[in-house]
Amino acid sequence: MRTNRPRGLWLAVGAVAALVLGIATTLLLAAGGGFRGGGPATWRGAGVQCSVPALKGHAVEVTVGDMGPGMVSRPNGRVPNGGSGGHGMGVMSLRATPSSVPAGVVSLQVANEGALLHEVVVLPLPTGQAAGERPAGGDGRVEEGGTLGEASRSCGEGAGEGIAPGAMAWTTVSLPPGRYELVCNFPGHYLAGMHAELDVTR
Ligand SMILES: [Cu+2]
Repeated sequence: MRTNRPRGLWLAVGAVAALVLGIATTLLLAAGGGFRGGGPATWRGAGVQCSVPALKGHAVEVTVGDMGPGMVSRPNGRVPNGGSGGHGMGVMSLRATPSSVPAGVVSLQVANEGALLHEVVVLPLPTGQAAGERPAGGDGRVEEGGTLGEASRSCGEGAGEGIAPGAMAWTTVSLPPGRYELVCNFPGHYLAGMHAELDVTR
């Protein structure tokens, strides 16, 4: 369609403004950790199908989830203070079955049943500390020092950019006897409940 009238021009200007606003919003979400590394195209991979290969060692099935697409983090990545259920991230979950395995080779198989990107990082659990007690920094994340492994690649093994909704991820690690904590370290997710203890027995 051709038009030289001012009205057509203003419509075009409006369309460009809306586009810019949309991009800005997307960038804000990205900065806030709504997704890490990946672009909007990988933010929601609903219906992703993964075929998980045969994994070695003792199997631990991990399920991660959230309350739905409304549970995105704030643009500044912080979780507002408040009582349980009163913070911006809502309730998220990370469950591991079984919660105890013999020492040796252990394979984690993670299923993301939520609407957001998630991950599972294996951290040693210090004596006297329970799962969920790690202090989170201002960015809503916990220290990952001493990590023993990570499953954060959609339909893949090891570290990646996050597990897309509906996708699976896996990793095989060698764990000595001890107490471990499985955490999701996307900003605010640990504080929203994404942690579980995994005990490794002799
Ligand atoms: Cu998470």
